[in-house]
Amino acid sequence: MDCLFCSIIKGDIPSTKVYEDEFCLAFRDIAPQAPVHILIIPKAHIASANEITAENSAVVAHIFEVIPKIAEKEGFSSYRLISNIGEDACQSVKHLHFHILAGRKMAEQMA
Ligand code: DGP
Repeated sequence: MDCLFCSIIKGDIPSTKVYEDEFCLAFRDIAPQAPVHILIIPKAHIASANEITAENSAVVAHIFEVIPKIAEKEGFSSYRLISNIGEDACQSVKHLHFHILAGRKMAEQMA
């Protein structure tokens, strides 16, 4: 399967890692949209949040436990979490990812 984020997990494409464990990887977005812009992804390939099921949802719970640890390590406590799903939401990489945006006051409007 040709998946950019699977290649990043394998190390075939370099990334600036922020956090890694057996189940997930967090790394800095290549085109940051805020002073802090981190992506956190499951190591198992899940195409988007629309493909989360009872069988694979444990990794999502894990990711949501890891995010506050990243926030603490990176020194922020207020942030925005975004996951784009499908074409209308402009999902460009078809591997589930959560954008962690921090470091400035966000716009009130989200879309
Ligand atoms: P989305 O549009 O929600 O699918 O977000 C995909 C994000 O992935 C986008 O913000 C840019 C980022 N991105 C794309 N290619 C790379 C890459 O090769 N390395 C890193 N670190 N980020 C990438």
